[in-house]
Amino acid sequence: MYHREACGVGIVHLGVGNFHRAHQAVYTDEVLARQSGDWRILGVSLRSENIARILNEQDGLYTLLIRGEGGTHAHVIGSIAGAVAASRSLAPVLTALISPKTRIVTLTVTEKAYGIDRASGAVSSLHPAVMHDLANPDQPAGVLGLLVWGLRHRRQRQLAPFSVLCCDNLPENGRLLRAGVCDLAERTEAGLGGWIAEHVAFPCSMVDRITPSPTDQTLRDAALATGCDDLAAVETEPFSMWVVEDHFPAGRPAWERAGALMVHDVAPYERMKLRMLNGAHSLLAYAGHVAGHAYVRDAMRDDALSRRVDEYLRAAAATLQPLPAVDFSTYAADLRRRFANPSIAHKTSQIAMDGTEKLPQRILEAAADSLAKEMPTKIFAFATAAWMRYSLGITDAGEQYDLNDPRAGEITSAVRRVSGAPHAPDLHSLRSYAVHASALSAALMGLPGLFPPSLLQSPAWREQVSGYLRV
Ligand code: CS2
Repeated sequence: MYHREACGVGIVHLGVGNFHRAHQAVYTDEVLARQSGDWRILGVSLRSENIARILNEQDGLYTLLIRGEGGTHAHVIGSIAGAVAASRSLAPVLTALISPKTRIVTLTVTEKAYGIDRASGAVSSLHPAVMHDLANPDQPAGVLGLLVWGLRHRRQRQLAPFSVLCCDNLPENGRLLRAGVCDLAERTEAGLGGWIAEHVAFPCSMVDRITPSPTDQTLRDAALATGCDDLAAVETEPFSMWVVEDHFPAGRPAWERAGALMVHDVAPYERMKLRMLNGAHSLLAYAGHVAGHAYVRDAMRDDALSRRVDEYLRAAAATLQPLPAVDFSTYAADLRRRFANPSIAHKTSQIAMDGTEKLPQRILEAAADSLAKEMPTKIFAFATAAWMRYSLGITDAGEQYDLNDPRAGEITSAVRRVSGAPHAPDLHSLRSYAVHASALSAALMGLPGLFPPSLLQSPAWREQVSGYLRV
């Protein structure tokens, strides 16, 4: 391990969860090990108080287990200097946001944490954290409120702003976050939104590393490898990719030294990853879960599903602009291997979460592009129908599960309206969904703002989706 204390803290990271610890923190660790620098990370946890406490008890150190086909390798990661749970102690978070040493604020908080309307870029006044931050700008609880607070106070103190790097799987994530932050800022203080738009960099990024939630086995293997109990251990796959728009006026770690691709335009990489990896992942998660496959690797062993994945990857690739450095069929073959990795136990239920937040950029935009170009849309209709089928909350074998989605209430009432069932559906009433396929698909397509208008206006698309629900 390098001399950690010699490296100051230069990054505040919001959302110090498993993905961050398996991705950005690892790239940063490698840079620090190679050339040092004041780029250690203060991790902020917005939801769990536990992870902040655990990381601090371990002096920020944790084990990364890389599980490949040839076995598991353990590495101790040292780039996290410490962590704070914002809901428990806001003051140190605010202090870090106005520290002149903080030059970048990075985020992995999941799609649903933002509360930004994807079409207009305006904040959603129905989003709980946005509502809270609009009413309490000096006690922010959400990501937008924290960023606005930090930038507002830096401006007042005439400190250079930090750059804001979004690392969530959202389309044009930097642009979207910039729009949301500027909107909330303007509603907080007239003129602040314009100042942020002019002075703050919001580079886009594409992040990729399959990282299942840690299990007891993760912790046991970490303890075995290091000889220490480690409650912050994470496990991940060997593959890792990070493509970052190179726009950091306040400086940045030399992430390219750890393999990140620093580019001028992230959009083509991000579209490839969202549509191919995440689209096929969601297909496997919905169809796989309903068919009784607990893990992605099991769903990949199901021949019918594995053929659907092939078809999906080909159709998604056909919607993309060529990327000079990437061959989409090699990328697709790699994805198949990654999904099938026998050492990674990635739950279909984990990926199936938050479907309404994921569907547009993963599946529906590719479907709409295919429709516009008069290319086949059937496999996108299959994936959409798989989500609808999953939304019924019951597997083919009759096991019920809860929907984990910020719009679960709306989904469940749409389903019940169609079936007339007052409670959760049972297997008997499930059969009636096939009879009500068109009504069910119409009800779910009717969730405001979810489906692109071109799909809603296409009878062929609507029929393809309900067709898959009938079988
Ligand atoms: C997954 C992603 O949970 C999900 O929705 O599709 O987290 C996926 O594993 C990552 O984007 C891979 O980089």
